[in-house]
Amino acid sequence: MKTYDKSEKIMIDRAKSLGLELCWDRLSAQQPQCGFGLLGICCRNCAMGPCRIDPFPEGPKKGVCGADADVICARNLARMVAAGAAAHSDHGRDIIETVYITALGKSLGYEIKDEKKLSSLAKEFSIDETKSKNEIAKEIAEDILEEFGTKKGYIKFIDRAPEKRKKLWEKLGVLPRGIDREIVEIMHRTHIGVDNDPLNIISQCIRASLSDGWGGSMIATEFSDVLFGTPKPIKGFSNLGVLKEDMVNIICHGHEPTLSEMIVLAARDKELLKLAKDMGASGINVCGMCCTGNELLMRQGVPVCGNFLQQELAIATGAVEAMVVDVQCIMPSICEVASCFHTKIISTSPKAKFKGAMHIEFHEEKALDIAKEIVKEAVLNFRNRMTDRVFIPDNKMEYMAGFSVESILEALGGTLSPIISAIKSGDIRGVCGIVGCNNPKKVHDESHVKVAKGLIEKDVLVVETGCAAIASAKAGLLLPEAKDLCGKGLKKVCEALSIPPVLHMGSCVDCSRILVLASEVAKALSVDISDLPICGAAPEWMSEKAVSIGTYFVASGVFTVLGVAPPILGAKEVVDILTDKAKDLLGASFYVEEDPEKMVEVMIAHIEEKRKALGI
Ligand code: SF4
Ligand code: MSK
Repeated sequence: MKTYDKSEKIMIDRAKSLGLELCWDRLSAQQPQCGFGLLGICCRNCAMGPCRIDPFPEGPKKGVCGADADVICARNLARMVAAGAAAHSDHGRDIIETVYITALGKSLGYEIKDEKKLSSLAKEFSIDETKSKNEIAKEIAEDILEEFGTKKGYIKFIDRAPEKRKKLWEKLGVLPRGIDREIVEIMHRTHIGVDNDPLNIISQCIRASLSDGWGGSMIATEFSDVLFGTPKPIKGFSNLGVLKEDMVNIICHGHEPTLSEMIVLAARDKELLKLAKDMGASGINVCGMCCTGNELLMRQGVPVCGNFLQQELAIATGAVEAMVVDVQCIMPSICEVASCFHTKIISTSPKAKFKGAMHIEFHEEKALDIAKEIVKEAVLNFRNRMTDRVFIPDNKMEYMAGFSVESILEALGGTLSPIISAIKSGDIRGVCGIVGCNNPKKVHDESHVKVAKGLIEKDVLVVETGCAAIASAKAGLLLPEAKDLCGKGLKKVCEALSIPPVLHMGSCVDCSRILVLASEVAKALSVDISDLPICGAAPEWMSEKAVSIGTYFVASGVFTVLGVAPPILGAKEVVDILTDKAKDLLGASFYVEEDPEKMVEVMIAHIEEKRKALGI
């Protein structure tokens, strides 16, 4: 079985009948996958290699330089964390640069939308709040750009963590000094002949991941809110069925809202709407995919047509005039699938070009004009649609999203007390953050949905981001009506607050919202994050960004269960560090469990243990 969603199975079968190659086909062509790679014990960090460690008794136990399995594995893991943290943080840098040029009046189409958030950030950064919004934005942007290579002691948002946690990081020597610095230091340490102590390498993983969660990602989240508005509960629709047969369909796929927000704006342009009519379409339908989809649905209620494993299938509907992509999680294969239809793949970032795609480079200074040019390309392409090849599954599902920390507080009447009382009384046993991607090694969305359902049934409130949240949207778990799937206690809370039991908190970078929420709850209870009855889960993860997220969750004190084994199992010491030793050092650890039902059991046991320790 490839997918949990019946309507998606129809799409996979259809793609097969059209002779299209999908990621599942390529996964099976890769079998058997390299055992050394799966275990994390191969190295090509220098030209004396590549080297590999034989997990069986007879083969080599050291690389040419003498590095053993643990050193090789820790270095490989560190490079994954570096790549993940870099991806999130570079996204954060793009956002803050857009804030900066907007404050200078040099961008086209952007404005500071959330002045309230801007002034609360000004307070945090000790900037005079009485200045004009553009002056404040300029000063903050300058300060934040400093965070990437800061000359101060550590990055600013670290101060949002509970005092106990901050002290622990200080004691362990993992306070992130600057976002770029920590990532660069990983690349330095993992060069041949530098850091050869697995624990020391992993402590740098922790520091770099913290510079992502409490740095780059948090910057991306906070300043996307400043630019585009802080999300509030909003309703919309999800799954491939949101594509419209009679309209020009544009899918925004990737991660950064700077482009997609402008596409949404451009698609409302009267002249382009008239052009769409002239082409025979009844309008322009902009949909989101992956985390760009999450950004758009959180703020605009724009329909989200799918998560990571649906990008090829969306094109296979034959109804997509343009898939507009920026960065991250965009399969190069989409160009090949698109070549079987009329779909144009339009790449926009100088950082991410695709063989076979049309490239219209996006620059914030001329954002709206460029967005209009892109939308026009899509509109003109409507006349090329091969109507006999169009098939849109009838599977759209309503959702409620938009749960920023601010909107959760608003739903609770301005204070966390109702949630804390519910946790204390046991109506809510605990909270779990389910995050991360899809992975064709798992049945698409099955683990996401089963884990979320299993937890709410046991009165655990679920908060989600990324592709996990889209999986829940499609399964109907983001609706207040999903309360009927909950245990008695959580059902009562959902009814009283009119909220779904699974709260959509945004895109991958918005995992930082989960950190802020956990931190606020810990502060309210005067404990550390690791004392709370909370946990994290990445049931179907695949990306290096997910490795960074998992690492900063654990480093922040959140017990985290992975549904896909990371490539570390060939290195005993590394496994020990991330499971047992992490518990002693950080009060939290990783756990790997591939079976979704067992994942739920493990998390419930953890939550109950924490409740007991808190005496609640
Ligand atoms: Fe081999 Fe060491 Fe070079 Fe890695 S760094 S390829 S283990 S010699
Ligand atoms: S898009 S990182 S597949 S969550 Fe953020 Fe989804 Fe994972 Fe990409």
